[in-house]
Amino acid sequence: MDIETFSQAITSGDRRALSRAITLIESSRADHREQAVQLIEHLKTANRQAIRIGLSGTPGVGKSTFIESFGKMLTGQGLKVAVLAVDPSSARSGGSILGDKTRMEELSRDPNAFIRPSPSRSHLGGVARRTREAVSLCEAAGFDVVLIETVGVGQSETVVAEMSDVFVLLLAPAGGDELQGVKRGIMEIADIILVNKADGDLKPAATRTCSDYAGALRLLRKRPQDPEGFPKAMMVSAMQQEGLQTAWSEMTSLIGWRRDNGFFDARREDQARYWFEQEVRNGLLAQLDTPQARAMMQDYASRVAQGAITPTVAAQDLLLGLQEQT
Ligand SMILES: Nc1nc2c(ncn2[C@@H]2O[C@H](COP(=O)(O)OP(=O)(O)O)[C@@H](O)[C@H]2O)c(=O)[nH]1
Ligand SMILES: [Mg+2]
Repeated sequence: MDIETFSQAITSGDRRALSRAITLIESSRADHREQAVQLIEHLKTANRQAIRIGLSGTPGVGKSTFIESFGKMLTGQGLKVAVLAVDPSSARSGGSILGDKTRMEELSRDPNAFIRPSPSRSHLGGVARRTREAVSLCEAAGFDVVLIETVGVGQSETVVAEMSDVFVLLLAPAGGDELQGVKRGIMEIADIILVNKADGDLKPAATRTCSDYAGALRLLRKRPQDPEGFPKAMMVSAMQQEGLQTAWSEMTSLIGWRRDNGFFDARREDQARYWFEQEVRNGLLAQLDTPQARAMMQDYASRVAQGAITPTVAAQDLLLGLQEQT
């Protein structure tokens, strides 16, 4: 299929075309990459914008259950919802979403939802690019909301925060009064903290956890991109489907405020800049990862070790040599 027809199929909402397009962007084959880049360029003209929501939380807090309930609520309101995942550990688990698709049974059958599991055997840089590109494909396909899920492993929260308009941290009620080992850096990027499982026996613990985090959030430096009262902590029950509408209202009101005050576009512009720089960095690193480059590295390294050449000069020579090759 030529790019023109392919793009039209995607923008007209053909889900199989969208799936195929995502498979194309996931491929590392050079010819596929070339087509993928063309396709994304082509789809830019669709100029559609979804609300991008990043969702992070350690395994077991209820991400899948939340996505199922929240996603169904949104599709029930006539919105089209896409779910993507960034899971650097998925090589083993087979993808966080696919792993527990049973928890998203209804959403995965919903004609207004699109769920795509995380690709396996990829390093974080590759997963990031693939997800970022998948987000733009979903936007071109006319989705209103794109949920990007991640388990909090390593840098994956940062990756997700750098591609979302709102970053939501999902927590479970804590036993004691300790903050759940949530790293300060994650608190700082969270726009909304949702304490899940605020139901049944867990309700009192959820209430305590929620006020602990509300307190912790108040201690953080005020960010210019936040209206009064944000970032905020609130309670939900994904299982009982409670608090979800309020959570959604908070997300949309935050986005509305940011749009009105220029922070929405500014954030997307910063993100575009960030990803451009990442791509350049990754591209340079990839140049070191060819057989010739590795051979050159080894050669210089042993001469440096023998004292035949200084590290500084060796590095300069090697970089010049690489430049000449390209
Ligand atoms: N009580 C209660 N349990 C929940 C809720 N949401 C999820 N769970 C349970 O928590 C466990 C982990 O949920 P899951 O969605 O798989 O978490 P994930 O690993 O973050 O995707 C499951 O046993 C769920 O049934 C909730 O709102 N209330
Ligand atoms: Mg899950």
